[in-house]
Amino acid sequence: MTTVMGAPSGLAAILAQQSGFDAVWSSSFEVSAFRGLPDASLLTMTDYLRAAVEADRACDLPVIADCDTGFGNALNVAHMIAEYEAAGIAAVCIEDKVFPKVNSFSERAQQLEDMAEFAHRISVAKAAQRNPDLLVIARTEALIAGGEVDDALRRARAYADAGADAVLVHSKAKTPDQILEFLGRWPGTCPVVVVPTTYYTWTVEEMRQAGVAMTIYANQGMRATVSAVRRIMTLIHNAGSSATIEDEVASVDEIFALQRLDEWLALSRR
Ligand code: SPV
Ligand code: MG
Repeated sequence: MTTVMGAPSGLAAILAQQSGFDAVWSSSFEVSAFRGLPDASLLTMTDYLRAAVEADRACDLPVIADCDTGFGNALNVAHMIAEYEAAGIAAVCIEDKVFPKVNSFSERAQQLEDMAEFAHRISVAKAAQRNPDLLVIARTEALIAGGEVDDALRRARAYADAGADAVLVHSKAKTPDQILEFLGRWPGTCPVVVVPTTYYTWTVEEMRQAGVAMTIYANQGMRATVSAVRRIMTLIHNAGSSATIEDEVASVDEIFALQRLDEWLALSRR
């Protein structure tokens, strides 16, 4: 079982590695939020690639890049593969929604891409890759769009048949029931990836037993950052001093260690 943590920055990727995760998810939700923008196809492929590369350079873990819908049609997907592959990113994930997309948890209607068109994009992605190790993950939003498990299975099968190395079946249900049904009926053509954001009581061990190959904690780091930063900023502002919070925030030396400042400074020693 591969456990993956969302990391929108190099620093977050370092923390994900130190926490013991196997890989990093360069999340469109997190990357856009840290730019102060909604996850609504506003940033470009270049913006997302830059964030994925930043995470990749900062840690030793493989990076799985959330590439939204593939940034356009099959041509854009081929271009995307060339760019991510050249940058040394380990895996890309594209989802079967229409561009421009909006985050899966938004109440706005989620419009699915035509299944055959998306399967074609997966086959284009696989044909475009030059590095045989690059993984292409096909994500179905069938359940997010209000579909049944049958719909998710039909789409996942089509994407696996088109050459996807893994399928991600996303759900915003409060329980893993739909995902469990999916897993029970999945023919095992390729590994299954899940994102347990809303069905968060499901443990990694339970997922493993149910046949999940990879789980992505896509946005908890960002949500922790928002809660902690907001609380500390408010305390400082209200107290007119940072005295009360000094003991609970990371020291400057801890930050230096995360930045490997000593190793960098050693480079200037002749
Ligand atoms: C992301 O982290 O950007 C994802 C997962 O795509 S979700 O936000 O759940 O759609
Ligand atoms: Mg995303």
